[in-house]
Parts: sequence; C-alpha cells; structure tokens
Amino acid sequence: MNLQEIVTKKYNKGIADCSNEELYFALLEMTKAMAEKKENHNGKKKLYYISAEFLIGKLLSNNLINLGVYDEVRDVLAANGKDICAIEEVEPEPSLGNGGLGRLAACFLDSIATLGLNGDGVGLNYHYGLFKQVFENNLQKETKNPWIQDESWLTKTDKSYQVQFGGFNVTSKLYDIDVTGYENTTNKLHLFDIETVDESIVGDGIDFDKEDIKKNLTLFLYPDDSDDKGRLLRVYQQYFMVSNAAQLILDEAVERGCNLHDLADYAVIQINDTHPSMVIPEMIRLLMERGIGMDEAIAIVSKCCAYTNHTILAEALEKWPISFLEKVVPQLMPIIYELNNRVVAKYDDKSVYIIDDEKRVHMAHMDIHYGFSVNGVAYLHTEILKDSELNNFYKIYPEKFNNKTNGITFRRWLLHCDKGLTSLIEELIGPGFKKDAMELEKLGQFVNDDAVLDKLLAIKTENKVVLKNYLKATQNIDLDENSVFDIQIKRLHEYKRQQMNALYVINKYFEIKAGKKPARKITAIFGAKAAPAYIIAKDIIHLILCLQQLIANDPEVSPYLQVVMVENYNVTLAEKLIPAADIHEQISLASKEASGTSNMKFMLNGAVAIGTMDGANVEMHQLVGDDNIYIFGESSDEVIEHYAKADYVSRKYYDNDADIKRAIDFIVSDEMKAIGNAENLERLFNELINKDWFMTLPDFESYRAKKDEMLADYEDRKAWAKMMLTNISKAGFFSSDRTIEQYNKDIWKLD
Ligand code: CR6
Repeated sequence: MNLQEIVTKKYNKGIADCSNEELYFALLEMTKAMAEKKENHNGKKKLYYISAEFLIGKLLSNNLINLGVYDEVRDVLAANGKDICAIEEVEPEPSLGNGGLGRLAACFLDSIATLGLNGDGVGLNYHYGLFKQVFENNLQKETKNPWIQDESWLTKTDKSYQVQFGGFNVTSKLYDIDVTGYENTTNKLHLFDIETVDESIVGDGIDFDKEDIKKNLTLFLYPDDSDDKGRLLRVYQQYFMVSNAAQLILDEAVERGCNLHDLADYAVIQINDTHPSMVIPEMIRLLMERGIGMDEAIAIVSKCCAYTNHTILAEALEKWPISFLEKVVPQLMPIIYELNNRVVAKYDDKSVYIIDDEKRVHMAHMDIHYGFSVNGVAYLHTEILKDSELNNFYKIYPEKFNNKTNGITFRRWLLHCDKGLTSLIEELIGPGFKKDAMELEKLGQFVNDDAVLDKLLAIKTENKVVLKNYLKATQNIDLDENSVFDIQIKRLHEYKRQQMNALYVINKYFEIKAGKKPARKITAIFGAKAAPAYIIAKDIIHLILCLQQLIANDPEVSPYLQVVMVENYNVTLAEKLIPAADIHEQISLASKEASGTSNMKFMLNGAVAIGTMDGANVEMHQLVGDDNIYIFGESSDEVIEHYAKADYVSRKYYDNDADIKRAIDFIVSDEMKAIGNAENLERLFNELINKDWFMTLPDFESYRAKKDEMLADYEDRKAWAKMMLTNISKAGFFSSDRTIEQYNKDIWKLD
C-alpha cells in the first residue's frame, strides 16, 4: 500500500488534511510493511550481536532512505503541502544507549543488513532509556525519557522465555525492530522485556525502588550504579539479556537443523563489551541441560563467542563480586568456578584468573579465555591492549587478538543528515559512493577547483543556518552562522577533557578583555550527558553552563565569543550539529579514547579536527596527512609512562604557568560564584590543581597554540575548503560497511 492508501484506510481523508502526527503513524505503518517484505534469510550460520546498548536514533527517515523511497515520499508529502522534516519531529528518540558503544552497535546493524549478512542484534527494551537531560540553575537534572507509544517501531512477537534468578522466575517477552539494509534485506533487533515492568514506580526524576526487580528490570539503561542496589540491578539486567539471548540462539539453531554439537556452524555471538559476558556460562549451562557434557559444552561455546573490548579504563572493565552473582544467578556459579579452575590449573600468573583474591569475577577475563576472538576498536587501542593492558593474555593467546577499527553508517551520517553535501558529491562523482564509500577518494581531483570549493563552503553555511534555526526553535538559543562553529559532542568524561576546552574558552575571554580580539567570532558548542553519579563530570557541565551565561551577558566579550551547551544531546541533535561544524574537538588524553566515532562523522561532513594522537584520530591523521588535521599533545607512550612512574603533579603546572593559573582561578572567581554554586566550582577547582587524573594541564599550552593556529588558518577560506574536501575524500575508510566486512571475514565467517 502506498501512503495515500494507508492514510485513506487509517483516517479516511487525504494527505493534505492530515496532521503531522497522523502522517507519522501512517508512514510508520507503511515502512514496517515494506521492511517485513524484505526478510529473507536462509543462510546456515547466523550472527548474534549482543549489546546492552543500541543507540538507534529516530528511524523514519533512515528507513525510508534504506528502502529507497525517501525522495518519493518527500515529494508526495510536499505536493500535499507537508514537510517531511516537520513529520520527523513527531518521532520520539529512544535513548537505548549511552554513547559511542551504543551508537556503534546501531551502525553495525545497519551495515550487517546492508551487506545482506544474516545477523540480528539482541538487547533490552528499556522503557525510559538512559535519561533525558534538562538544565536547571546551570546544573544537569535527569528525567525519564519515555519513547514507547501504542504504535511504534516495536513489534510484539509471541516469543517468550523463562528466566531464573536466585529465588524467583520471570517470563520474558520479545519485541522486534526491523533493521533494513540500504537497498537490501531486513534483519531484526531483538529487544527483550517483561510484562510486569511498572512505569509508575518512577517519580519526577529517575528514582525508583531498585530492589523491586519484577517492576523495575527494564525501566532504565545503566541505572545509577553508585550503590550496591544499583549494581545488583545491572547484574539482573545483564543476566536477563543473555539468558534470553542464549535461549533464542539455541532454539533458532535447532530450527535451522543444528544438533547442538555443531552449534558453531550455526551461530556466532559477538559480545559487545563485557555487559553480555554471562552469555558464556549461560550457554554452557543450557547445553548441559540439553544433555551435553561439560567439557564438550565449554568447547562448543568457546567456538561460538567473540569479544570486543571498547576501553582500557579500569572503571569500565566489569568485575562483579561473587556475592552478587551468588544472589542473582546461583545456577551460573558452579560453571564460573569450573571455568576459573581450569585457568588456575594451567597458569601461574594470577593476573589472568577469572576470579581474583578479592572474590571478584573479571568478566573480560572469562571472555578472553573462553572466546575465540578478542578485538580492539582502533589500531592504537588494539596495540595498547596487546602491549600493556591485556599483555598477559596476549602472551597466552596471540592468535585471538585482532583489530577492527570502528566505522559509521554513511546512510545516517551523510545521506540522511547532510543532503546538500550528498547531492554535491553525487553531482561530482556519481552515486557509486553510496554503495562503495571508498569512491569518495574521487573527490580528490577537485581540491583545486574553485567552483567546487565555493559550493562546499556554501553548503556548510546552509547547514549552520539549519542548526541555528533548529536550536532557536527547540532550545531558544541564538547562533551566528558567520562565526566559527567549534564543536565538542560526546559523553562528559574527564578523559575526553571537555574541561580543557572550557579552560581555552576562559583564556580567550581574558584575551578579549585585554583587547586581543579574534579575527572572527568563535562559537564553542558543547553537547554531553554526565552519568548521574559522576560528580566531577556534572561539575564540568556546571562550569560550561556558567561560562555560557557569563559570556553572553558580557557586552565586551559576547561579540567575539559565545559558549553554547545544548540540552539533552542525542542522536537527533548530532545529526544537526555535525553537518554544521567547522572545527571538531577530539582532545582525549592519548591512550584513553579507544576509538571515538564522532571524529569519523565530522570528518565525513567536512569539519576539520583538532585532536590528540588517540583512538581512530591516529588513522585519520595517517589518511589525511599533517596538513589536514591539527594534532597536539603528549603521545600515548608518554602518557602511559607518566602513569607507570606516577610522576604527574598538576600543581606544578598551575604554579608555573600564568595562563593556566589565571584560567583555573577564574573557575572560583567572584564573577563565576555570582552565577554558579560555590560548592561545584570549588570541587572542580580542587580536582584540577590537586589531581587532574587525565592530565589536562600538560597538554593545555600546546592545545591553545594549535587552536589559535587553526582559527587563523580558518580565515583563508579557500585553503580551509581544501582541507574540508580532503577530509571528506579520505573518510571512506571509516564506513562501517568496511568494518563489518572485516568482522565477517576474520571472525564471523557468515555465508
Ligand atoms: N565510550 C570508547 O570509549 C569507542 C566506543 C565504541 C567506548 C570509544 O572510544 O569509540 O566505545 N567505550 O567502540 C565504551 O563504551 C566502554 C565508548 O563509547
């Protein structure tokens, strides 16, 4: 049925007479029906990408693009006086992810389907997602983010499993979301839920009874884990996810003719970070329940499971106390003990044991011993895993380690979010790049073509105006499109060093006050959520919001400098911010950002990076060369050495560098305290001068110098446009289609 037919059936009127809301639901119905027709997988082996997060973003436009009907639908709507962009606004954005890891999982599903591979995602159906961020008194406040409506992308299936916890059982219910590849087949994102979840137990913010598992299990992603109750709830969620996944995998394999002994020919499981690690003992348990002996069950599962590591930060490498697992999943403990005993019997080196002396279970260790593949997410990250973080494992299993540099789907991050740029590219090199991203290289021939460079600059300005209008309408923020848009959007974390960017802003503020005005107004845009229990991260948000207010109200400075922190940064906002960026900030402390993926999105949309030699920035630098990226700061080797020697003292930098001292002192100045809270500002001040664990201060001067150089270069518009074009032309490598081809070739080996 076409749109008009659905509209007639649903509302008995014409398209022109429908509200945007009615049209959204009609399009939803049309799209779902079209997607379902494209399900046709009969391959023997199937991939299960298990992940606690799938940050899918809004789906309407993306699905229309992938189904090949976007232009047609847009035109039909336009002919009836309707604007597809306004209809998009009706769709709620699910916040089923936290940051890069969750968005990566969503890009991967798109590429898996686009390449026609037989692979589904498996995760949880969080009713309120992560949280919705609101700003009140320059502070972050968390509220729930409901996204499930009566009619939504979710389709309720009749699949349901029993999941046993210590002391009680729950019955699951499976909901599916269609994942249609670009002009290819439809796969599924399976999201498990339970019907007893009670949304009404959440009050105004995000507080609820953490112990009432039957009512709270799938309310939120990553419920506050600052106390044991929150941590236990995570374990309940993780086991619920993997027990359902394991039951589904076994059932589907058997349906396809598997006799369980040959499971590895039917199923491959990608464990996305350690949240799904319990799938290993759970699969072993279920195989044993179905009559297979332990030795063989372990061998089978070890041939099915592959693990992706996404970080070297200790805080994110999960270690669950045995007491937690005893309480939540007592049936897994005998298996986990056995898995550990086998390691202990073989190796003297305690650092590779699954259970440590403090009676904690190291989830990553279990994955590495009992999976067949361990991959990092960018070249540098994988090297660090092999050489230092996981070196003891690498020495045992060198053959398991491999790198898979992250990627992004160009459907969402170019075709959908930057239609102007997409048409220009198509005009220049034809449509081939939509299927083969490496064809973007052909743009290289235009770097000296003035007409092309002018068009590129014009498109950037148009995108800046689109962002300006959007932020005005949605957040009442005023932007100046003739200023330089310098954007840093990512989770708020000290290692990502938003605080360094804020110190730069303060430094600029002083320069302007002293009469040293920038050639052009600078707009420093931030977007970031802080984990609810991460105090310093929230203090950094407070600092940025206070700076925003202070500078906006200072007539001496505001013509030259503006700070904007967008509220509730999410995929939808990213889709508007990225195409509008001139400069993007990738300034993590070298060695700490495993890959980064916003760096790739900005590059593809013609922004130029200022960054450290960290994560995928290293590969980006290699692709575009020194002349098209601004690199500064200590190397990962130097940083790793500082940590090893424990020789970094932030106070020394504060005492010996007048600019640094002036900027840090400003955080607790009277002007700032008049706007903000002394408690938050002082805590951040003290953190910076006494600890600064992620070494902001040693890199500050080189960062400041590099950014000033960059801003000066921006004034040569032609030279800048060349850099933009070079970045776009080299971005093909970062297509997630390339990443997924590599996963498939080296790890999954699907038909
Ligand atoms: N925070 C990494 O830090 C990487 C993504 C996806 C992260 C980031 O550099 O790009 O994963 N790690 O691989 C975790 O979430 C643990 C992230 O998103």
